Amino acid sequence: MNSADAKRTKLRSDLRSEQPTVAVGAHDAMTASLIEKNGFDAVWVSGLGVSTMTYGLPDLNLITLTEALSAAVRIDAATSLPVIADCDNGFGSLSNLVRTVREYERSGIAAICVEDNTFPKRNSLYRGESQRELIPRDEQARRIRAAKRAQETTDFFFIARVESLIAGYGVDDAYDRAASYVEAGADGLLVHSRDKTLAEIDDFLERWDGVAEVPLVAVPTLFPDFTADQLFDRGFRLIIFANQTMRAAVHATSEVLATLRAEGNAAAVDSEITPVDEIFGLVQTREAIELEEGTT
Ligand code: SPV
Ligand code: MG
Repeated sequence: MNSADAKRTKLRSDLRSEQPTVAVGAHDAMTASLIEKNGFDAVWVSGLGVSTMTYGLPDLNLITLTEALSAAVRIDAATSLPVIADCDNGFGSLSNLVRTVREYERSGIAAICVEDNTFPKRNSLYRGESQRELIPRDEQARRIRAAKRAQETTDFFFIARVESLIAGYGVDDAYDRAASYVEAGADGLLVHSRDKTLAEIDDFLERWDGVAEVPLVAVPTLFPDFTADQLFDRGFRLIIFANQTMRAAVHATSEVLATLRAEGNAAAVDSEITPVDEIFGLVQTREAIELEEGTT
């Protein structure tokens, strides 16, 4: 079994297990390898993370399919965990979405997630004033059907993301969209929400109970008090901590820069940062040199 097959098989079997599958968002390869080292089950390639951390751009469909895919491929190479790549709204038209599936699948990525935001998208956590349009339900279902037909393997995993609750269209709209997307062939369903109490999500879950066996996915950024186990007990199988590593990196880097600026010497930050030897170890430097020098 090649590594793409092994990762896809692992993701599907984790999602059938009797415990939550927990993914953490990465914006680069090192973050992915740290996520693996810390015992998580999968890596989420965050569109927000890649836009922000790799390109210094807002999460508004400014990065292209090629840029997003190359970030996902670098991340995938750095971990043996399955990678779930955020593909925003599929980077454009139905044909763009079909190409997205082909490219990510052929590149060995285990899973992708595609949302029903219109182009240009808004990040779901952004509190804008204007009413957000979503791709009409039947049109998004048609796009998903075409995308799934384009798939060449059986295990590549397609998560359809429903933005009804984020955009204020309510639980009925979320339910109708979820049912259509699953009928169109989605393998998993992410119903995104910013409701801290989970009341809307609970309404959705109650209506959804028994409708379809597809794994449900939660991104609990805005209901952060719920643990992965609690979300699993409510009915979610995959929990994605989407942006905590990116925010940790911005926070830690800002602190170190402030200290360096104030103190003017490197020793002032030494106790706050990872020793260089540990960095060498994280990318197996000794092993590579021993191989080069023929000492192994
Ligand atoms: C991301 O990490 O890019 C996501 C999750 O799509 S969210 O930012 O909550 O929309
Ligand atoms: Mg995103």
